[in-house]
Amino acid sequence: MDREPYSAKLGGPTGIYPYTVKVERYLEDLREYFHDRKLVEYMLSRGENPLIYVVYEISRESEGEFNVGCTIIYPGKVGDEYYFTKGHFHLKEPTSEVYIGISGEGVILMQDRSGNVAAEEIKPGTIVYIPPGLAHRSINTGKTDLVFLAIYPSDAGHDYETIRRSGFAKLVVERNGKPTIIDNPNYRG
Ligand code: PAN
Ligand code: ZN
Repeated sequence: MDREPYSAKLGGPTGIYPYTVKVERYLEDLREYFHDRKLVEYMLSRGENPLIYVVYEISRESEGEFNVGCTIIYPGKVGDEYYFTKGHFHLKEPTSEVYIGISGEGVILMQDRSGNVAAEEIKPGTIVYIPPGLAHRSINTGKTDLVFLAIYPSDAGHDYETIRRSGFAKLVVERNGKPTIIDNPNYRG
């Protein structure tokens, strides 16, 4: 119920407990997102449909409240591209968000409507502030689960469509064994 105080615990297999909403994203949910779409279709045709990430969230609905969510991105790559979240703008433009790294290592890309991208590390103990108006995607560049908390206004809403169509202007790929940020040749901004 909204406007009821609560306390929850950090840690355990779901990152936070208890939670009210669980979202799972498999490879087939991200088939339009990875840059090597041919490889994605090939994997799916062979019945390979790995779980890429899960979000456990304590969701509220009213203006003035916060949602608190824990995202777990599994380690892995599609070709040379590390597993990532879909990424989105908030529907309600003037809303910001805070990410707090819990475990693992990764990167967050933040992109404005003109395709300018900023990148920050997400590691245990890192606090990342996402100002209003920037789309955001997180990427697991490590060998273990990337776990982070997200806290954002409950009425922010998620616009996935814009990023689904345009992509991010940058990709995070493995080059010579290391995570590297490169230009996305297929960016349609
Ligand atoms: C996060 C994200 C979460 C999953 O809680 O929703 O990391 O990423 P996608 O929503 O892009 O699939 C957040 O930014 N909430 O606003
Ligand atoms: Zn968000």
